[in-house]
Amino acid sequence: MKLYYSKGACSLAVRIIIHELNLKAEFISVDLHSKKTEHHLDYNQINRKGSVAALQLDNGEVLTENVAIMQYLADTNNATHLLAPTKDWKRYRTLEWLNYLTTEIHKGFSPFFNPNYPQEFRQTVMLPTLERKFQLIENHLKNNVYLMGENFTLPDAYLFVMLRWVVPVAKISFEKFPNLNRYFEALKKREAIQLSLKEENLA
Ligand SMILES: N[C@@H](CCC(=O)N[C@@H](CS)C(=O)NCC(=O)O)C(=O)O
Repeated sequence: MKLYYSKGACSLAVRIIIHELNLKAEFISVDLHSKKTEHHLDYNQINRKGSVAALQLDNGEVLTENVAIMQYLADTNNATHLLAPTKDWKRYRTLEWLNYLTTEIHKGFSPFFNPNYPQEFRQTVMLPTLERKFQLIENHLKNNVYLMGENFTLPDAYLFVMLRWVVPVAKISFEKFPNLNRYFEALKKREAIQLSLKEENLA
């Protein structure tokens, strides 16, 4: 299989899960501005959405959307430690986190990546909204090591990627979020995360 990624982008979460599962994959970098792959192919022809991540299976199928790809990888590798099986209540709690991260947190960062948003709108509207959402996670992590309690699961990989954006992209200080900071620092020590960061030259 092939993972189409961009350095430090949300596709890093899928790379982390690939390494958590010790899977073999080819990693193909995409320039999100020109929409060209590192092999000079038109990425829009591979993924009509033009965004990363995209996972191309050996049968040619291309799966997009981070949360769908992560679920696919966990389910097809019987990784019930990363995502509980269907009908298990914990699965739906994990999916609840994944959905919150992708719709509320990930997309909450979009205006900070897009230079067309007015700076004042970012500061007065988007920043307080994002901080309020991080506060919810901060409170949750007061009594939980990971999002799902004692064990690392799929949404932790996703949240890790977005925590990398907190200071440089949104210019939010971790001072207000000591639990998130502790969680972020602990995740950086995880083997699959260290390997993923090294591979994207982010270490
Ligand atoms: N809904 C998609 C969004 C993915 C997304 O926003 N990817 C960003 C990088 S973090 C991207 O490729 N942006 C460039 C673009 O969409 O043209 C998902 O959750 O996977």
